[in-house]
Amino acid sequence: MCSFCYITEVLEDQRVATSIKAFIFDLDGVITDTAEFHYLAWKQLAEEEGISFTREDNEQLRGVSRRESLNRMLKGRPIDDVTANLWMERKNVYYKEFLHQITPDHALPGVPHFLTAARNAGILIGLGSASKNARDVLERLELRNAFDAVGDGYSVVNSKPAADLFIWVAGRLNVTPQQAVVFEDAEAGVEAALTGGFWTVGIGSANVQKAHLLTDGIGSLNVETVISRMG
Ligand code: B16
Ligand code: MG
Repeated sequence: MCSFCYITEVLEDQRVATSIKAFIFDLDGVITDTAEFHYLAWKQLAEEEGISFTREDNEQLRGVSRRESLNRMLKGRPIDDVTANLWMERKNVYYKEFLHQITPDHALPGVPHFLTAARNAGILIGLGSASKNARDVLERLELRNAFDAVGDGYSVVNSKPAADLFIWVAGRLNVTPQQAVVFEDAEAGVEAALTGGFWTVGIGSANVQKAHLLTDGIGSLNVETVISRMG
């Protein structure tokens, strides 16, 4: 083979290797907005236990695991593991009651269209949510079939801001982090994606500024634009 042909082939291989093949979405704050239900459920538990808990406090719980959420709600109060598990179970019972309200109309604006457009463009679709209720929420939104792989609160031990969950989902989709774009609304999630070497779209709040691309919501994005900005 001539050396020029070889170099061309290598360059083409690299282009293929780094082109975008998958989109991985966070759930709460990206696909739908369950933050309000998490807030109401934690607030109910907090009130029963005589702990003050505001909407502002709830913002600190975005994207982090149930256990880390409890720690942040407690703001340094000590708790033993048995009580912590009982309290998390109670919060989850309250939260699951709220989930009954979710219908397909609760998908955030533009989400079903964006997922369809991505799939039509040949992009694989994954979910990377810290929630142990993620599958239930997807079913209620009637979006389960839009996803080729679902990573949730049961998939890995180390939750966001560790990169483990997004790497696990990328593995299920058989793509490398460099071939995938993560869509996240939480600081912990953006940190997880960047640590894992993923292209990252930050959604909504001021805490996602480190992402490669910022937007106010999936509805403001175009699949081709995301691919061209990230590849
Ligand atoms: P669960 P995400 C996260 O979902 C929520 O943002 C966070 O507030 C919650 O504590 C976490 O899921 C765990 O949820 O109690 O249902 O297991 O943003 O990663 O989709
Ligand atoms: Mg989120």
